[in-house]
Amino acid sequence: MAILKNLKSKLANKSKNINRAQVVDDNFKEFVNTLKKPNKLLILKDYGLTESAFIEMFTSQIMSRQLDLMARALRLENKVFYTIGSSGHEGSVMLGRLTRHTDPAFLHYRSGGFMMERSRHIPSIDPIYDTCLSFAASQADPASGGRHKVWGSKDLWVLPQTSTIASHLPKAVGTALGIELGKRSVSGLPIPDDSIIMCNFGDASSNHSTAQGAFNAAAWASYQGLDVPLLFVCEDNGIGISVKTPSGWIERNYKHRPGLQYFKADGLDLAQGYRQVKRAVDFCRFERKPVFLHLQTTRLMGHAGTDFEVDYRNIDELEAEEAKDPLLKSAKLAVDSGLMSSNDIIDLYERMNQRCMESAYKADRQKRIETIEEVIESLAPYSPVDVKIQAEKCVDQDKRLALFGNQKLLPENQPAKHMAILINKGLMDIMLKYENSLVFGEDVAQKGGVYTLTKNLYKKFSPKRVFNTLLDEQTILGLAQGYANMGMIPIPEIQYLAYFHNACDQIRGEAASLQFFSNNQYANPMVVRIPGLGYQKGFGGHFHNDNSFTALRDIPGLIVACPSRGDDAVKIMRTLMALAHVDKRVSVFIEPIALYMKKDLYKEGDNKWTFNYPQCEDYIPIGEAKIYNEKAKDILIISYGNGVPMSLEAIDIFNKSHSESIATMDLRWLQPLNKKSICQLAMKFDTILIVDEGRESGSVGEGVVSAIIENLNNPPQIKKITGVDTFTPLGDASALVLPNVKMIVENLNKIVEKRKLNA
Ligand SMILES: Cc1ncc(C[n+]2csc(CCOP(=O)(O)OP(=O)(O)O)c2C)c(N)n1
Ligand SMILES: [Mg+2]
Repeated sequence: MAILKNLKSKLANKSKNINRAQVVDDNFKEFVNTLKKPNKLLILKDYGLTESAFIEMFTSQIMSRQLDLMARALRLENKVFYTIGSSGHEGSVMLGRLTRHTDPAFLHYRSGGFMMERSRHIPSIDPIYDTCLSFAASQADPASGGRHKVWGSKDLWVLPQTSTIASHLPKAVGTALGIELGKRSVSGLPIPDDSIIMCNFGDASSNHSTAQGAFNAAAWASYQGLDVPLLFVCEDNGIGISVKTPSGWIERNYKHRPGLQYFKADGLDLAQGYRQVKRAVDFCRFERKPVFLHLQTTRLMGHAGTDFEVDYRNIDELEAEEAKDPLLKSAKLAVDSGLMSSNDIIDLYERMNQRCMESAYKADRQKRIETIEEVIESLAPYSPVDVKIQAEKCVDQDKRLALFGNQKLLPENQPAKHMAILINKGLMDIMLKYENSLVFGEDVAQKGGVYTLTKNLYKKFSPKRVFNTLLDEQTILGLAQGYANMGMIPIPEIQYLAYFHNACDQIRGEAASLQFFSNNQYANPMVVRIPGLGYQKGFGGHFHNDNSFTALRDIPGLIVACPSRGDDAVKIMRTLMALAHVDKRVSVFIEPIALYMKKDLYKEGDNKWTFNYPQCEDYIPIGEAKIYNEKAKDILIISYGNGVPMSLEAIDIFNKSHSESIATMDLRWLQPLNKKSICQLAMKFDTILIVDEGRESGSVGEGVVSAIIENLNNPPQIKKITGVDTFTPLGDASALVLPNVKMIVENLNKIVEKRKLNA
């Protein structure tokens, strides 16, 4: 009780108007004390509720409320680091009860009630303590290992979600669509066949283009007869931080939306709401169609602890919202039905308060993350030995013969080929080897992709494994996350690098962060193929020649690879697939479009940029660069992608009039950069030329320069040639803004002159 008094005095210290947590807390107790048993008892059964269901849900509501109050109090003591609460949204207990704990859920941050109730499915879980651990950023937090306050639980199929509103909706669509695919996949479905997916979000968030894209994608898929058992729950409290949602907007907008079945439920009243929620859940489960459940809620105690609502809402309005408190309604139901007396309720309320406070203090005594190693432990798991074993595994030769036709048609028995063909054959082998892999994107099926890279995959593998998506990159990457959640390894294609940027958050904020925020309990392995970069002849302009790496380079945990030749491309893809299979990693494979068809290196017809298809066990370990002319002593060129053949050509020209020996390092792996191998090679040279086709700002060259300067005692002279910080123009002008062979030769000449002067 001492703890309780402590809470009271802390809350009381704030002025009454500002501290709405105190008001909400007082209101509840005052209201409950006025409740009297009625002459005629309310029959809960009439509302589809059993007594135990009601009592449990009411208790879950109180648990959630007391967690909010605790967080507000202990934030002041720096024992809790998060105060966005669930007060006013405790009606979500109905969803916690009416969905199964094996129905994957992607949650809104106001889902305390849902979590408390869902936890009842597994009695060994103590949801109050678990939440306190997360609030306290304790390492023992079972959801994120203390990395973030998230709603998440491996056992309860709650995939952790952080803060970007609506960003979880595309993956919810993908997970829903993944149920049918997963059933047929060799890896099998990790959840029961009749599961549904749930995602909830606020009224303001429903306006976000990411949410709109997800509603559209769900309806688009359902319209074509696919099962989309997805429950969108819009928790409508009428406001987003301080901006009001126009009255009636949600209903008006979704009631008659084609392809989305609209249900409305009273989230403020368990008796009224229960059947309404049940109808929505049942419809979704049995019809396997997307549902929009409009759950009416209210927001109590402000957006977060730091939000002083009195700044933008007048007191009458605040009090009107507080009068809608769903806990008042539940308390009245408890008394009206004869299940509890007001004393029972107060007693339960105080007991839960005590439990929350004690749990929070206990959580505060647990170890927090103390080292960088602990922070990043779950960010980028890597098991080199297992990855090697996996990458080197060969597919049964009979199966390959059946796939490619006959011995002669096996790609390794074919003459040397250019990159487009080798990637295409490489993908075929990969799809054969990883029977749970999927290839999808815009135009990848019948057409075989804009550059025919996926040609014939559709014919050779079923349309269930190779398919076109709708034209929305956020959806493509959301699907990838969802399919991965359901046990598959997606290989989505983003048609051009420029169009990745418009969906970047799906990798940056979501896919790449899942292992980190779930303490590696959840993962969404995938290999994203992105054709990109410049030098395209005949198909120009910025968006088909985008050379920006910046948005990819700093995404924590993401692997970015870029081949310069076809055989490397195949071997790198094998590594990426093995990394996805073993360590569940997310990677991006940038395919330089201009190299797809390149056959010659020094002169027309020399065929020196065609390569043999690698033997089945060949792969390139992550971070391993390729070095041309390794014995060279004078100058080192460091490059990747288009820069590699350009550099080799430039060296050929240069060597006609010079005797200096030049090595070329093809990085192949752009993120993470293998700083060690770069430095080990760089230290052997006194001059380095970096040929970086990316834009000057933020491109790979920056990382190479800083790796060398920071790590070598006697760093060599470094010169960098990069793309210009501009968008790429159309036509011949595009050549002005990118490095070219002539520039490389000129720079080599300058380097040599300088070396002579210094000698
Ligand atoms: C993409 C994005 N933009 C802005 C924010 C900041 N933000 C957090 S919550 C919020 C309002 C959300 O309101 P609503 O969807 O109605 O949910 P509620 O908080 O009312 O439950 C905003 C703007 C964010 N988290 N993500
Ligand atoms: Mg809202």
